[in-house]
Amino acid sequence: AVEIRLEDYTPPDFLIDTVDLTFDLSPSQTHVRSQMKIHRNGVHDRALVLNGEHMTLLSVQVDGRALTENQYVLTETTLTIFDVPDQAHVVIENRIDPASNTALEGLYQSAGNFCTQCEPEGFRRITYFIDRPDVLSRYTVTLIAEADLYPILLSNGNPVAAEKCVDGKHMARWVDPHPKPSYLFALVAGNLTRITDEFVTQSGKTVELGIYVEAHNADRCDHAMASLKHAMRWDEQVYGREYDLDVFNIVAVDDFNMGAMENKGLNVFNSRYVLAKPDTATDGDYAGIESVVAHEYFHNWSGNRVTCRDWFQLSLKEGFTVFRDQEFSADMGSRAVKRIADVNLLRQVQFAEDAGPQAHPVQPKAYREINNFYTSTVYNKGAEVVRMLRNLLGADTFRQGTDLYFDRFDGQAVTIEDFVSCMAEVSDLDLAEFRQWYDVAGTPKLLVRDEYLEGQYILNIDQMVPESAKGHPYMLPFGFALFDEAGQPVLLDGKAEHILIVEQLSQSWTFSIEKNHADLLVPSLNRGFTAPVEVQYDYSDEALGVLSRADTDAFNRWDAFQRRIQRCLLGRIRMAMDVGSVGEDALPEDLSKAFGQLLLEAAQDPMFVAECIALPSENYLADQFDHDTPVEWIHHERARLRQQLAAEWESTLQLIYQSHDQDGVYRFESRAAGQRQLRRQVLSYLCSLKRSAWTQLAKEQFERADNMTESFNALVALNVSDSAEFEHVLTAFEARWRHDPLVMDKWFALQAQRSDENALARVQGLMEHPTFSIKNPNRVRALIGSFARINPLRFHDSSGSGYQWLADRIIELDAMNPQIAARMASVFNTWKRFDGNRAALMRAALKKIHDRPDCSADLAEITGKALG
Ligand code: B3K
Ligand code: ZN
Repeated sequence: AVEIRLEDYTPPDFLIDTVDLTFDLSPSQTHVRSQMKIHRNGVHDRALVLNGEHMTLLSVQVDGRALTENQYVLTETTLTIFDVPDQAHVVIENRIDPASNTALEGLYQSAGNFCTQCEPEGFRRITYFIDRPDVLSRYTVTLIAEADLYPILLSNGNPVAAEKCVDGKHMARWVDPHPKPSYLFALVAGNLTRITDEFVTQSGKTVELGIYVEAHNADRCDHAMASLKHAMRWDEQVYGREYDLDVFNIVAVDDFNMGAMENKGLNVFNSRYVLAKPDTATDGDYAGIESVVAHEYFHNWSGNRVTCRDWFQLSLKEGFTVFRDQEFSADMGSRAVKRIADVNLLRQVQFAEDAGPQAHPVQPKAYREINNFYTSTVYNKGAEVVRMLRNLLGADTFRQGTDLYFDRFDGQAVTIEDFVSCMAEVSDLDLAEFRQWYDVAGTPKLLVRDEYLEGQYILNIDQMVPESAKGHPYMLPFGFALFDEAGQPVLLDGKAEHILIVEQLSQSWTFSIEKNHADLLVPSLNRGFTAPVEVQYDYSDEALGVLSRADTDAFNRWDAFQRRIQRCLLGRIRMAMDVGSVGEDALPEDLSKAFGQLLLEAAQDPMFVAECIALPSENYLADQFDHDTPVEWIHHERARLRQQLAAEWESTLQLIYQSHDQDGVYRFESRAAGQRQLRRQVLSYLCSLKRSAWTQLAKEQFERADNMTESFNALVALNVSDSAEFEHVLTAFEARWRHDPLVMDKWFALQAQRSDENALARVQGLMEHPTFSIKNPNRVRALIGSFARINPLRFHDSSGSGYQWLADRIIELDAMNPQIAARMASVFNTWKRFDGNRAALMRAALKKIHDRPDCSADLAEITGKALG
């Protein structure tokens, strides 16, 4: 594939004002008729070039006249029509084959139903079109299908007609009054049950809400529906955004490449982000549904009403919408815990991406396959950049900025620059330097030093910027406060808390402080994680203890304790590397004490304590090494620390476990979910001691549980214990859930993560399980993805067996679904950070994948970059 560059952007040669589509649906021969009113954009004499792939052209008409073969040129990817008048009526007929579409882009089938995925470039697999986001058209869609097989016929906008046809078929017509880009087109046809509700908007309009699922899932839609209504209200209250159609529909499908899709008025969802009831879904699933339902709904304004000029602007809608959904979830549950979870994800996934071969700016400058740029950088770092704008402007001014943005650009396809200029316009800030956040890849580091001199406290911040910033500083908000040894806030210029604006490579601030502080002064830096940077400051263990005990910013309390754990673990891991064996040193006293102090707060805020005592993941620890990553020592030292903490605090942990037991019905609600999460952590600590008292306790929890969260958490804890009970419970779980693929994904994922020597053989065996199918992205992520991503000890087996096996699976996947294959291949990104033997084996796996004549563009771009 050729490289597409942002700097080469030119406006479209033609625009399409209206498009009237008629689909005669059948699995392998769907007939599509498209009537378009087009007009020339500007003064030029270029031909009309339409995108089109993987389909059969039947006929082309311009202004009522059928074209002969010398009036157009057809290639594998385009249809070029010559001598088109300035205004024309173009009619195209073509045929597609949804049944054999395994890439899940365009029109395809899932569980026998028809559905679509068009973002970013799937519409060109449905009909010939100018398939780019800056061509906005009004759509009318007519669907015709066999009435008994496909009783439900849906598309974007509002329904305007439905009738029976003569031949056992029926038809439905939908009109979307809002001009939209082709990537927001959707249709669904199938045998589905509809769950109905309604929502009255702030101006008093009633919207009909529908969730469509297979009949056997009808009892699993309540939570998605409640989440939708919460999101609709929240967007009115927080952003003043009201819904703009008579209906809003969500359809759940089992085969879906991503989480969900925000098609105008017809969101299509991966069923895992819709379906939940207490006995099948965990608290994590409930939270995921709440945030994804909200995310897609919020796109109705941030993405649909105001859309992207080109795909380099993807973060304009994704970064902003992720920020919106993060804040929504924070308002629905625990703000502090939500922030911790979001930063955890950013550090584990985005920081790693930014430090590796796929690093790219939030606004990428070039791509070969745009599907490869739906990344954590575009989404999560993009959200952090919007959050920084909010923090720089303050909430009220930021709202003025978003009002201006929605108002000024409604119905248009715009750029990130347009968004930032609205923010500059409503504030007094010069945001020219802020642009760097969008333009430069890599995570900046802030080196912080401080001094205390006779009533004055001096803070210095030096920026270490990534190479591609060419020495230019970043502009960022930096939350800051100071504490004394006793954990009391120290007022700086009379204030307990500051948001500093950092904008120079080296900057310092002087504050007057009132009291005389002879002893320890502890700065709390980047509070609430106001900027997506790495902060380096030379904290003593004691200072971290002060923050983890007393910081008034919950995020920084968590961060301080995690830093302390990480310091201990990294020290031990390095020692084990030097000595060649697992250490025997005792638990550091301060760390143990801080852990115990956190446990004391369990009753007050169970969810927060659960987050604090969760150990950093093996992957996150591995990311701290830039060569010879010691996978074995990371695994063993992490397990040893867990055991030491468990042994030291065994009776307290037991008490906490018991006192947070709940009776009564399951509810997804912050405190109850926090208690369950705390019990999960506590039980995992206890089970790490490998004592039968605790494994029995876990087994009892499994047997007694009336909800999936408690049931699955017992499995997780038993997995740590590698006890006999584990096998028993796994079998019981399978017997109960083998007919429920979404639940079985948990079972697949858990086994793929088991760290014993049989891991790979077990995963290979599970690929033969009747519930597994390599064609389904959820199954692939659960089994293959979990092994490759969350089982570093066995995936990185020094024999290379894990690498070779995965390379073969990726090649197998590439023939069916290049997007999924490309995503899976990114686990090889880190090859340079391993010892010579592993690095060579990983590189060989990459080469095997890459050096095939039929390697897809998606996969070739990723593996090409990884190989360097
Ligand atoms: N906008 C879609 C992503 C579609 C990705 C296609 N590869 C989901 C979302 O971010 O809301
Ligand atoms: Zn999105």
